Amino acid sequence: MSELNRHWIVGPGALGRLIALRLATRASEGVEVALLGRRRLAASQTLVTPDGTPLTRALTMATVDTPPSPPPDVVHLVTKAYAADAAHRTLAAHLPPGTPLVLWQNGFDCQPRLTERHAGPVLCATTTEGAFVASDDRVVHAGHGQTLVGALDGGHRALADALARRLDGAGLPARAVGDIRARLWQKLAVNAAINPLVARFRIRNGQLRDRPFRPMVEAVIIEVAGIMAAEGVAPPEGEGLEGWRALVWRVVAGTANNRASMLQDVLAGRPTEHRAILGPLLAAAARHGQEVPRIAALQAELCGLATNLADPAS
Ligand code: KPL
Repeated sequence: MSELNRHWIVGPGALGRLIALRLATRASEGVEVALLGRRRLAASQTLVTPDGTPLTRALTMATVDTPPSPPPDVVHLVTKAYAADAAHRTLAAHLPPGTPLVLWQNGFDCQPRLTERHAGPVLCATTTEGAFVASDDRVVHAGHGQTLVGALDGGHRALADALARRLDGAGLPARAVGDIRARLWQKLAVNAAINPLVARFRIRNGQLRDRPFRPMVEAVIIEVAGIMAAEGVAPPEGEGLEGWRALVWRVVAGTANNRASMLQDVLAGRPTEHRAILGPLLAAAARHGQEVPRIAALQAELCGLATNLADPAS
């Protein structure tokens, strides 16, 4: 597997810029980064590291319909879940067949579709890195996390290893895994129990521990645990309902002061990712003949809260 040197990052949100700016710190090793969006951002971007140090780098900026040349060694699709298909469609025409694609979306919606459709190897990534955009030319890396990468069928191991090495070397701890499908479902389970409720009630994650929200979270966890059992996805630690419960409350405690991504979307008037997070749960419940009234009600409420417009690389 050749070194992954030329990276196109599609979607200049907080995570996209974090990945771009961290990779750009390895320029002396031959790493080249281009950041692609709907519009061109300021070429000089600053990353504020978790210890408060500003790192400024000049990045190649381009738009998805006029990408730079030469072609990349790897494309990272870091758009919101609802924008991934459209961004991929626009970009695919500019990519030589065989170009590896990395999908960084939340939920479990576009991943199987794009794995099928893309003319080259596809990896999925899930990360607990925390970042937010402070301004047009500034992103804050709020907290260190861990990134896992792998193909849905567990294949492309050498590519996943090379990518994990590249990210790791750039200051984003990463590891290749053979079970990324289960990892994506585990993150989806956490997101489903936290994000719709905090977005609906406009509260920080930690407030879910208080009345009247706690029983609402518990009710969602019970439905999620039932779906996961039917899908054969186990919690990362512990077993069954207790394992899912422990995971969700651990994440709530660890992110108590955060405004979850879905709440940030609602507050900013953006579409939310509810379809990519709750949609696969509802589809799985229907497949297994399960009634999930709480999740169905959240989906209906979220549909009313924000229109889920398809939007190219945001
Ligand atoms: O992933 C998250 C998000 O904000 O989207 C957390 C904070 C873990 C809650 O689901």
